[in-house]
Amino acid sequence: MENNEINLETTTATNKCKVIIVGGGMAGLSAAYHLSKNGCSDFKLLEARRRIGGRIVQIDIGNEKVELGANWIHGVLGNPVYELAMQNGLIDIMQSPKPHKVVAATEQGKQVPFSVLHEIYEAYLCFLRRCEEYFISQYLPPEGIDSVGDHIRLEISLYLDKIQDPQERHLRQLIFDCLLKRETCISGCDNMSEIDLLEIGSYTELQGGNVILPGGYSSILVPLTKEIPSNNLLKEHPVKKILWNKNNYNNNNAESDSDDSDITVIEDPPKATSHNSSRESSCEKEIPLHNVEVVCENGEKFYSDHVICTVPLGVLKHKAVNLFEPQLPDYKLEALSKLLFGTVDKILLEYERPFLNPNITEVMLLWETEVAKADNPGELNDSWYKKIYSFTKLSDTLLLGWISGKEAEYMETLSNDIVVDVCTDILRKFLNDPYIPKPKNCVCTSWASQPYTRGSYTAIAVGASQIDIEYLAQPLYNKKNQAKPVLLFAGEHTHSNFYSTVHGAYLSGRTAAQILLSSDTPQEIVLNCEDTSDLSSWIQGISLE
Ligand code: 6YU
Repeated sequence: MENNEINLETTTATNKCKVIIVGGGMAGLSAAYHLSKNGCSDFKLLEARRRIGGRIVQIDIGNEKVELGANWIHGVLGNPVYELAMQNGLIDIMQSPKPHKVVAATEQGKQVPFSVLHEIYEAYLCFLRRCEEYFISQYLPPEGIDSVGDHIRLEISLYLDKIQDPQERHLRQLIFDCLLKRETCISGCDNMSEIDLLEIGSYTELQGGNVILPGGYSSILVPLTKEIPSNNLLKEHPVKKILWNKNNYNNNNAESDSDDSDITVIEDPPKATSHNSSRESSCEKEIPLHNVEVVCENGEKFYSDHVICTVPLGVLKHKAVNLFEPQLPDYKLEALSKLLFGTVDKILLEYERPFLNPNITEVMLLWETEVAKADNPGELNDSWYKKIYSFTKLSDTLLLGWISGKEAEYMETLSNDIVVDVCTDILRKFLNDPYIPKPKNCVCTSWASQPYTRGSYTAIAVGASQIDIEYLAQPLYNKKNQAKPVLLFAGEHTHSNFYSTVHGAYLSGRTAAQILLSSDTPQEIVLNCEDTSDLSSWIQGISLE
């Protein structure tokens, strides 16, 4: 041990620990929560921003609490975030869902009969389900069709061919176009032609629909953070470098014939199991090795034996090459570049007084089909707003518009005054009402420009696969026969079925904590994660392959 111990003279007790968690979004907080709940408090969580929560963030607009990132718990059965919310009284079980009344309007201000909207929506859902089935079926798609967008467009054209009346056909085409734009906001991409057809079904939808917490999604952060010792949470600590082979690891368990000067990245480490941790965890018992040095932007250094990196895929895409020393293995770098981290933004408009018909909750915008897609950012000037597919009413005086892809990124460069004028023109045109007032306040998210996110969420691009997500999740060892990995990864981008979601992030953080909490020698242990029966561990074990 002696030769390999780091020089601790320059360190203080506060910057040495067993585990460093980089990033305080849902994945990082979940890792910290599960370490804490299982008796391991020897960790530090380093968060770049002045706040925790990452892509879960709430602001006040007027009297409303508004979520700028995640807002729905996707699914109930087996969703650990739903379970956590239930245990902590965050769900109002008496609340019945508000009736949702959607209208679809054309640029000429004409509203589409609901029966037509319903017919096209049903057909669209059917086309989407057929795309999802490729993942589990043996069937091959038609030749040359490799994206969800291409497949759905093929089905749309076959469907529309059967409609004789050109106007009826055109109207239906506009509804399909709108639904495809909506899909880019669900998948997190610019265009559905970017999404791999054979892989879209890898995303697992949990039953139970979308649940909204009365206090907003951000209320879920409270039960997590209250379990984490506040001294362990260090905000405004952007991490610049993760040196994960700092101390040439050498202990008595190491292979006697190994060359310690070499970095051995074991590419196929043993899989973590979900039943191998204990309250008196081995996280507390291990001999300190300090394999890891984490350097913050301000020069502060932290030392640990293990590091859990939860920075988003967008940040990894930009920074991975400089963030890690030694460099990540090629298979991880390749996976990083193949996967997609698209942009989805929200436009929030606050009004002095209500103006929308009280029965309407959403206006779908049926833009005329574009002739050519603008690739040149300069050309987006005249067309960016056509990507806004709808405005939803959050309250009588608050509207929410959704926008994705290049157009969202372009919008992030504009002033609020421009966005306000454009949105007012849109609403006046589609609702055929020149007296619609201007909003008194406008808030636009800027997820692509945020240096600590650089996009919105993960999707599987054409040519990538679920395996790339598994590659990103793979923990790294720096020595053969090492009991536990040195560098672990968590975050929504590392969950092979629930990528892009908060529950995916939560489970990935929990898995990372479980790996470190696990005993070096396998034994029968009851995992202390949640206080109730944990359906999610069971669901997590289901493979769709
Ligand atoms: C969900 C939903 N939802 C809308 C919008 C967005 C997202 N999601 P984090 O980024 O949170 O944390 C990382 C931390 O690291 C962060 O705090 C950073 O500051 C920090 N960091 C970065 N660099 C650092 C450094 N150098 N040093 C130190 N710290 C550093 N999910 O379940 N329900 O309604 C939505 C939505 C606009 C932007 C969402 C939703 C996604 C979640 O928000 C997201 O996955 C998690 O919060 C991520 O947590 P994390 O910890 O991994 O990262 C078919 C098909 C396709 C599949 N798609 C279907 C599902 C669609 C998803 N739905 C989205 C819809 C909305 C509205």
